[in-house]
Amino acid sequence: MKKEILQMLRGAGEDYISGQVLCEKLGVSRQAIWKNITQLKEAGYQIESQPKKGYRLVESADKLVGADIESRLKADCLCRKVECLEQVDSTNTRAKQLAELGEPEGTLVVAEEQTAGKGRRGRGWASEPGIGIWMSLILRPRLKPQQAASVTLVAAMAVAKGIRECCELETGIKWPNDVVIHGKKVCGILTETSSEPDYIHYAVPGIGINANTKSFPEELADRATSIYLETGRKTDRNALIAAVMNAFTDYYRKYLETGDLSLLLEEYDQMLVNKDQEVLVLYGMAEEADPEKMQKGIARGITSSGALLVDTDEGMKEIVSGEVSVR
Ligand code: BT5
Repeated sequence: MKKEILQMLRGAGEDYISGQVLCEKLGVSRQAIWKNITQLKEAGYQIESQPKKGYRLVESADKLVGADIESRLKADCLCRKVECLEQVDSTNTRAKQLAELGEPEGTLVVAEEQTAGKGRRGRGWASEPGIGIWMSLILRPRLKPQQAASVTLVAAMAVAKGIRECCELETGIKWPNDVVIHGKKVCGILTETSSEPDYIHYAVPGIGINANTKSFPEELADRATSIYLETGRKTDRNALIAAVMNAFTDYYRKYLETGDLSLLLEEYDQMLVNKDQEVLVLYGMAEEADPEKMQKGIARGITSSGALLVDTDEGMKEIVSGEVSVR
């Protein structure tokens, strides 16, 4: 019921909404409304109550709240349910456990803190409590496993659009899995899948967004940024999560329509910061890359299967996501 109460309070804007109206619309007693409002206040929402006028939402909580996220999802959103945790090792690990137990597509796991946040290939992901968005979505696409790598690219588009809509901030995509601002990483994506040779059990895109981070440890400071550092404003994390999920829904449906990125190519290329820029393709792990094997080229965009097209001395090459890093 908190989801509906929040929707109605937000819909009223600066105005009060009477307890009577809330009761009638939701078909519950005044007692039930009062109880839920009290719980929302305890969770950190500032809700004003005036005897004759009713209730008014003054400020949302600076906390991840499942009902708040759900209250902002559009009716046809792919995300149907939110599991909100205070602390977890990794939201990806938790989402994969749920998927193994049969949880349907559309469940989102979010956490205030990850104690063992994962990057790609065994790298770590800094996930301090209370300031970021660490979340993983369960998907069950009816696609071939080799098509699943594009889920990361679809998620990156959704993050870029969500940040633009919610925070009025332009970001770019650094192929394949980073969203960047002025060359610094504001978001990283790790998609994990479980599949048979020609069937996907599930895919879990894990998305980490530095929302309200005020400073980074020294080793990250020159390559990481946050929405707060770029705008000077605090982001409502529940609103941003919902904006990303709403955007993801549209992009993901287009991707499923054809099983590839052909309907998204143009928009992706507009978001791609590497486009027409020189890139160094590093075969293997970026940290251990053999300089002999680095290849210079100009990135031209992506193919419908999500590969990066790089114009090199040896002609146009298709670099496959997951096999290489681009610096
Ligand atoms: C990624 O890996 O960028 C994927 C990150 C995915 C994180 C999400 S959070 C929710 C879900 N649950 C998880 O456990 N993971 C996902 P990669 O491209 O390998 O980048 C990792 C590198 O980014 C690290 O080696 C650091 O250099 C840097 N890094 C670590 N934490 C960062 C942060 N908070 N912001 C920016 N860069 C970071």
